[in-house]
Formats: sequence, C-alpha cells, structure tokens
Amino acid sequence: MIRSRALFVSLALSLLALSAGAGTRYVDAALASGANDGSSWTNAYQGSNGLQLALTAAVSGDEIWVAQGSYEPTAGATRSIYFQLRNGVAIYGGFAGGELTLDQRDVAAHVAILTADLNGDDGTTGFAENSYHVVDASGTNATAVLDGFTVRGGNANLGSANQDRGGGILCVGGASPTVRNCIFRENRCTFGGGAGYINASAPSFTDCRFENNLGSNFGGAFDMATNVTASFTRCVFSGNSAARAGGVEIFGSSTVKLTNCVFRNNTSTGSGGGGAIFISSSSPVIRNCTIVGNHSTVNATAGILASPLFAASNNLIYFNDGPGGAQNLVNNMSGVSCTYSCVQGGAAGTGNVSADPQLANLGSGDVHLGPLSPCADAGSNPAVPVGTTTDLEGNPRFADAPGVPDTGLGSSPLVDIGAYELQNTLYTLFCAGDGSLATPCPCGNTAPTGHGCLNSDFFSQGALLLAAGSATPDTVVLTSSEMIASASCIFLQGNQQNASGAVFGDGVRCVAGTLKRLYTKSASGGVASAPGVGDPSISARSASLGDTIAPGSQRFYQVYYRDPAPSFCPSPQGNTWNISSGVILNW
Ligand SMILES: [Ca+2]
Ligand SMILES: [Ca+2]
Ligand SMILES: [Ca+2]
Repeated sequence: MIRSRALFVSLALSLLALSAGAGTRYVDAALASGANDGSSWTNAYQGSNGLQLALTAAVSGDEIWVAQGSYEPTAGATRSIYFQLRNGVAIYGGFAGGELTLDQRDVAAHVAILTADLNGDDGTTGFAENSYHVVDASGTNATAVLDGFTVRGGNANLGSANQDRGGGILCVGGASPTVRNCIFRENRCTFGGGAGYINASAPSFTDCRFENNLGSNFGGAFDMATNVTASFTRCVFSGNSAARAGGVEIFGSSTVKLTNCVFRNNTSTGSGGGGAIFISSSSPVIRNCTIVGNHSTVNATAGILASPLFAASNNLIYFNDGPGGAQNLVNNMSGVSCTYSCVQGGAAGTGNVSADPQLANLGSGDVHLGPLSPCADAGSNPAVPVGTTTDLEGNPRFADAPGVPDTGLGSSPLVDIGAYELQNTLYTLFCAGDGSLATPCPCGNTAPTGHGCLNSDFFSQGALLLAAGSATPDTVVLTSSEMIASASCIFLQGNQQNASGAVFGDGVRCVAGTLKRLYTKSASGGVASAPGVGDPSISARSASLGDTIAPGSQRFYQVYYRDPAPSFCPSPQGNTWNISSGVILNW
C-alpha cells in the first residue's frame, strides 16, 4: 500500500515536471506589441533575437513556432554565438503568424531565415563579421529538430576549434539532429563543408536544398570526415563548390546514405576532383540519385570520384564535364560496384545503361526524365531502400512509364533510374475480378490481385489488360494476357464505367455507356494486342465507329474472349466467355 502510494506520488510529480513549461513557444520577428514572452502569437518573442529568447526558455518537449522574418544568433557582434539545437525541442519555421496547427504553415510562402549576417551587409563581400556557424548541433540526438528554415551566411574562417568548417551547421562529436525542409545557402568556410561539417555524428537531412555554398578545400556543401552515418533523403545539391568535392566529401569510415537526391552544377576547382562527390575509404549507399551537369576545372573527374569500393544503384550520372578526353567527361567509376544505373560512357555491372537519358531540359535545370527516356523503368526495385515510397517530389516512387519498355529488375511498375519517377498519366487499371468489386466473379472464380476472373486454363491467373504508348500522338497499344491459349477476343470500349460491375459470362464487366467493339483478334499463348500492324489507332477506330474522343476525356476498356469449356462456370451462373480486367485511358 505504502509502496503504491509512493509510486503514485512519484508519477504525479514526474508528470508535473514534464508539463511544467512544456508546450508551444511562439516567435515573430516583425511583432512590436504584446508581452514578448512567447506564450502566443500575439505575445510572441520579438525581433531578430526572438528565436534565441525562445531557445533559452525552451524545455524538452517544446515546439518553437517561428514566423517569417530574419533571425540572428546574437544581437551583438560575437561571432561564436550560434543557434544551439537541443534534444526534445523541435523548431519549426514557415508560419505567417496566427496559425493554429503545424500543417497550416507554408514554408515556401513564409520564409524564416536564420542568418549569420550580423551587420546585414552581405553582398559580394561583407562576410568578415558574420557568425562562424549559423547552427550548432553539438550534443544532439534525433529528437533535436530543425524544420522549415533558410540557413545562410555562416562564415567559418577562424583556424581553431572547428571554426574553420561547417558554415551553416556544425555536427561534431555525436551531433545527430533531424533536419527537414531547410535550405542552406551562401555559407562558407576556409577548411571544408560550406553548408555543414560532420564528424563522428549521424544527422539526417530530408527534403533539404544546399545551394551556392563554398567549401574551400573539401566539400562545397558537406565535408564528412570520419565515422559519419548521415542520411540525405530527397535533397538537392546545386551551385556548391570546393577545391575537392564540389558537392559532398565522404572522407573516411563513413556509411552515408544518399537516396532520391540531385547533384547539379556543383564544381570541383582543384586537383582533388569530384565535381559532385568525392569518396575515400568509406562505404556510402547511393540510390536513385541524379548526378548531372557538375564540373571539374582541374581534375578530370566531374561526377563521382571514388576509392575504393562502394555500391551504387539506380543512379543517373551524366553530362558532368571536366578538362581532357572522353573519360574526363564522365566519372571515375573504377572500383565502384555500379548496377542499374545510367552512366555516360557506360560502366561495368548488371543493368547499366549508357544511352542519352533524354532529360527534360538540363540547360534550364529541369533534370526530370523525358517521356521516352531509356532510364525510365530501368532501375532495380530491390535496390530501392526499404520504406522509400516517393521520389524527390513526393510522387509515387514506383510508376510505369507506358511508353518505355520495362528493362529494370523486378515486377512492374519498375522504378526509374535517378531521383525523379516518370508518372503514368496515360492509364489507370480498374475492374479486377479479385474480390474488390461489389459484383463478385459468378462462380467463385476470384482471381489474384488485379486480374480478371479466373478462366478454365488451370495455369492462367485470369486475363490482365495493360496499356502502353502515348495518347498524343495516339500510339496506345492494349495488351490482354492470361486468356485462353488461342481464344478469339474482342477489344471493347465504353464511354462510361459501371463501378460495381455486372456479371458478364464467367467474368465481370464494368465498361458501360456507348459500347464500341474496336478490334477482333485471336490470342496466341493467351495474349493478344491491339491495334496491330495495319490497324487504325484506337482514336481513329473509335471515330470511324461514331465516337470521336475529345482530348482530356476518358474511355474505358476490357477484352472479352471465348472460353467454351463446358464444365467451367456453366450457365446459369456463367457462360462460354470471360473478360479481362479493365483499363481507363486518359486521352
Ligand atoms: Ca555580413
Ligand atoms: Ca518507372
Ligand atoms: Ca514501362
């Protein structure tokens, strides 16, 4: 009894301790009224020093919400004062001021800037009085969060105590914060890592951009020294430069992860090379990165310069330029295990592609794949890190490019090479006899996911209809597979769908409205495609049958086929034909 009462008192006390002061603290640089105590938007901490006031007051469990505006580490002139991240404290920028929930903020519209420019005089010069770093992450773990800021102007130019490295953020001695939705730009240093310096730490950066940082000797954006297990997910590195490693340097005993990242227009200006990435004695995991348009002005290697072994898959490494001959235009990929990648000049390894990746517009910085890129559907699905469901832009990471053959590894939809996934805008699948429709297959002949109802072929999983090609110009080809081996079949189009489906022979039909029988074919091995050689296109055929398809409209397709086996799903439940799953085409 006494023991449990003691436990109760101790629990109550610890709950009290947790709640004392924990909560949301508000910061608004532009505010000129109120109590300046951070208790609400109207009493927010004020001025360019407002965030430091909030950090001083914060306790573990707090969130700090920061309105748009510019914030400095100190109101004075001491260059060694930084924004010190803290465990259990999440700092969010991007508010207009007045929001009630976190998801109401708009980071792009309401820019909150953490700046080292103490005199406000940064231009082409004016960095001498800037703070050495903007953010210090010393002593933090993943519960220290920085989310939604522009971090700029750090000038680490003092040759002691790490104050010559990591202008934007310093992560040393087990500094492992969580950084999201941030832009690090125009930071500089005299040793290495313009945007950040990392040593013996494991920070994570997600949905961040690193732009126009100057890394001096090593790593325009990041210098990662030794025992670094940092991860960079959906990040863009552009316009950074250093003598060695224009983008990032991964120096020793480090297992850095780079996933769905872009490196573009980074420059190595010295003999060390590595326009985008320099790797030494480390084993980073680089997956689905686009590394294009980087430069090396002295060393021949403008893409990835690596030694010794590391493994890279699903990467696009192209159009990186340096002085000298053909190899110099490419990369030093010697010693690299490189698979399912698109590499200029080619690379040894399974699944690599050397053809022009047909980027949308490299010159203007648009490094999406063009609609018929050979890098689409050419990646390895198993090589995509577990848990990766989106590409750099948040679109589905696995999507079929209907106009491109599937040459990668895995089952369709196949991942594309590089950071961007071509999205399928041509078609969606519907009307599967897999139990997902209101109308079940008539004889309990439910099919595996996505297929039409089972037919009498013991080895068939039910007919599956897929589309390939483009709507404009109309090169669409429909292919129905897993039908009866040599069945005669009819490609059916409707201008409406019946989402519930209706029993149709041994299957379920959802194609409805004005029906057109577009093509009659005979299957071979259970497969038939239309239109075939000599056939009019789908749109031409539909028009000739009286249904002209307007651009932007949809039509609905299924293929029905003979299955006369007398004992399989006979009348009255079934009949002597069956029908495939359906395709909705977006014209
Ligand atoms: Ca300045
Ligand atoms: Ca794909
Ligand atoms: Ca494809």
